[in-house]
Order: sequence, then C-alpha cells, then structure tokens
Amino acid sequence: MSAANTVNFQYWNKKMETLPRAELEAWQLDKLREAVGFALRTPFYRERLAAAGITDAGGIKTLADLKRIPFTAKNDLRDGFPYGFLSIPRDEVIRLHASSGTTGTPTTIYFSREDIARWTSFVARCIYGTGCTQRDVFQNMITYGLFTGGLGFHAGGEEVGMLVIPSGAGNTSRQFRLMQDFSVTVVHATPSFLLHLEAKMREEGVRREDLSLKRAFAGAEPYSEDTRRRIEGLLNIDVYNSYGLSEMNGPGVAFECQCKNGLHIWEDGYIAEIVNPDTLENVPDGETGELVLTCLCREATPILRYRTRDLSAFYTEPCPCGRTHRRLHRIKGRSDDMLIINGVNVFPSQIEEVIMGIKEVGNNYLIVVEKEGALDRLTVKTEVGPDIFMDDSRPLNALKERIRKTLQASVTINPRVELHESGSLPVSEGKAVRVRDMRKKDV
Ligand code: DLL
Repeated sequence: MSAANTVNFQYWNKKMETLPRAELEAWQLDKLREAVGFALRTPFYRERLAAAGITDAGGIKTLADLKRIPFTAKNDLRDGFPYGFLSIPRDEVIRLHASSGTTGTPTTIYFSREDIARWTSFVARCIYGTGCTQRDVFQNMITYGLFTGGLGFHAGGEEVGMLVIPSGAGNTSRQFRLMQDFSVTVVHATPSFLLHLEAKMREEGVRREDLSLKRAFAGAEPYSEDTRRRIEGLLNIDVYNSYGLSEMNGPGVAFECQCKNGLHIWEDGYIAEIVNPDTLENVPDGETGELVLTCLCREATPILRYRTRDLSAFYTEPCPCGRTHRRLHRIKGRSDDMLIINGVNVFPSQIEEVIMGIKEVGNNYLIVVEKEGALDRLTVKTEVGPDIFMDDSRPLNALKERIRKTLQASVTINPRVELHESGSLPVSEGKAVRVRDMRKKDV
C-alpha cells in the first residue's frame, strides 16, 4: 500500500496505539482480571465462571486462561434483561443503550461515567486516525437515541474537537442544506444511506463540487469493497470502514486507519478471538471464522467471550501505519445471515460484491428468496444507474443478462434478475434491509 510513503500518520494516543505486543498483552491480562472481577458480581457470570473453576479474579493467571471462560451469547444477555448483567450500583450508572431488538427482548448495556469516557476516547482514536482534526466540520447522519451510532460518534467527534452537527439519519434535502451551509468536511452514515444520498444528490441537482466533503465513516452494516469504491468515486471522498456492536459499547471497536486496508481492533479495549463457529476452537491466524470479543474497557456491564456471529479473519502481516493492534478483514456477513438456496450456501455479501462491481447498476438492491413448488427461487432486484433509460428494452435486456451470468458464475445459482428505476426500491433510514426471505413465515 503506497499510503505508507505518502501519508503523515496521526495517532490520538501514540503510546497505546503502537505499544509493543508484549506490553499490550500484559495490559490485556491486567484488564482481563479486572473484567472478571466485575463479572463475578453478576449472578450469571458467578455461576458460569464457578462451573469453569474461576471463583475470583486471581484465577486468571495468564492470557491463556481466557480459554477457560465460557462463551456468552446474545440469548444470555436477553435472559438477563433488564438488570441481570449490571455489575455496579445502579446509581453509579449514567447511561444505557439498547440493541434494536427487532427479534424479541432487547439487550441493554449500562455505562458508568468512566465507561463513557473510555468509549469516547476509542471513538476519538478512530476518527483522528483517519486524518481528521479540530478544523473539520462533522455531520453525524446516523440515528441518535438507543442506537449507539449517534451518541457514540457525537462524543468522539467532540473529543477530537471537530464542530459536530447532530443531524441524525434521513431527510436528504436537509442533510444537503446543512452540508452546504456549514461547509461540512466529514460525514458518518451507513453505507446504504451514503449510496442513497448520492442518488438523491443527482435528483436534487446538488453537485459534488458544491460540497466540501473529504471523508466519510461508513459502518453498522456489511458492505463490499466495490461499494466502498463506488461511494468514494461518486462523492470524490475517502471512505473508512467502521465496525462495532452495542454489546461492546457500539462504534469504536475496530476502524480503518489511513491505509484503508483492514480494521485495527483496539486490543487495549477488547480481546479478539476468531473461532470455528461449529467447534468453537480458535482458527489459525488468517482463516475466516466467527469473531469473539471480550470487553476490557467497561465496568458497568462486563461481557466476556461474546459470540458476535460476525465472520472475519485477522491479517497476518503488520500494518504500514505502525500500529501494533491487529487488523480484521472487512466483515463478510453474519453466520446467521447465510442463505441456503437449494442446498447452496450464499452470503448476501457475495451478491453485493458482484452487482456493485457492475457500473450500470444503480445504488440500491434487494435480494428476495421464495419457494416455487419444491424449489427455492432467488431474485435479485437492482436499480439501474442514471445513464440507463428504462424505455429502451434492448440494452436493458443485455444488462439483465450480464448481471445474471456474472451472479451465476459467482454464487453457482441461476437467479432471476429484475431491473428497477433509480429511487424505486425501498430505503430504510437505519441499517438497510437487503434480504427478504419469504420462506420464513414471519416475513
Ligand atoms: O451497529 C454499532 C455501530 C454504529 C457500528 C455505527 C458502526 C457504526 P449494533 O446495532 O449492535 O451496533 O449492530 C452490530 O452490526 O455485529 C455487525 O453484524 C454489524 N456491523 C456493524 N459494523 C459493521 C461493519 C452497531 N463495518 C452489528 N461491517 C455487528 C459489517 C457491521 N457489519
């Protein structure tokens, strides 16, 4: 990556970001003991850890003892709703966040004042590491409220000293107005909202030369490298991948540096493992598996060895930026996202990778799976780009056929392809809903 030769890397906390591995691991051991100490105050972990022979924090002698700690799953957190995982007195808690809870009971995370300060400094580290400074004007176009993306980035942006505009998600006309009025240089949104914004820009006659945008942070949902390139090309900006989850505070868990090649996971705040989701054994470095995270930076709600369901792999070589914290590959999807279509395993991310690589395809798409007799039928609906005329059927049919063939070659399933006019497929303000699996009764 040429960035190493051309970029002046900036670090929010150079000492911690470039800490030699041995010191980083000594720090982790110390923090893991603290986390286990807090966990032992909750009935759930007291029971689970005792069953594993851990009755006090001193039971953790080396980092290898992590493997003795049982995994925690989303359902465990749900079962503990609302206060089962709270490990400090209630009146020392200053905030809660909760996951969307689209399927059943939400999971709630509590924060002490120190927890918020630590989380904020991790988000500031992410933001500053992309080259932002206090001269930047930052429009936070993501949902505020119980969702962690809004307040998490808001606080991180202020910590860096940027001028933060809490615009929230949605309402593209107002977003454009704010961007122009205040010469916004940095935005934060889901990648699907950035694509939607770009399509709306053309509709509303806003040109990218009218904007002062230089960078975007995009995350909270999976997206492909082609989608990143597409957004970068259309808006003429740098897009940085941002990963996090409510159970681990929210955003600020892993982030790309100026090299834009893998996400540094902040190992002074989190212990990351990648396991085989079936055997739960650690996979060799470089191999894909399920990311398991232990939170080292929160006292109010300790969570140990959390099964994220997110699929990723570690990079094996160090990053040219000099940070010692390992990098994760772009999240491929969630193990529970995988579609089985007539016996073939397909990740929605594979489909996105193909269609976003075809330049005539527009910025929005939808994957529909349904039953047709005994068989499953995959339909990929995509919008067309602005240069394609919907009333000229010959080039449309040729495009459709090209998409179908490329998809078939990639996922080995013959899909039905539908082309739709730009702006006609549904858009959601938060995380995009890209898959409709009609085979499931509750859809
Ligand atoms: O999405 C936190 C967040 C806010 C991250 C803003 C980044 C930016 P949850 O709502 O709990 O938290 O959803 C977490 O979203 O387990 C992944 O499946 C997915 N996800 C988040 N970031 C990425 C990403 C926030 N960059 C779940 N790439 C996670 C792929 C992502 N998937």
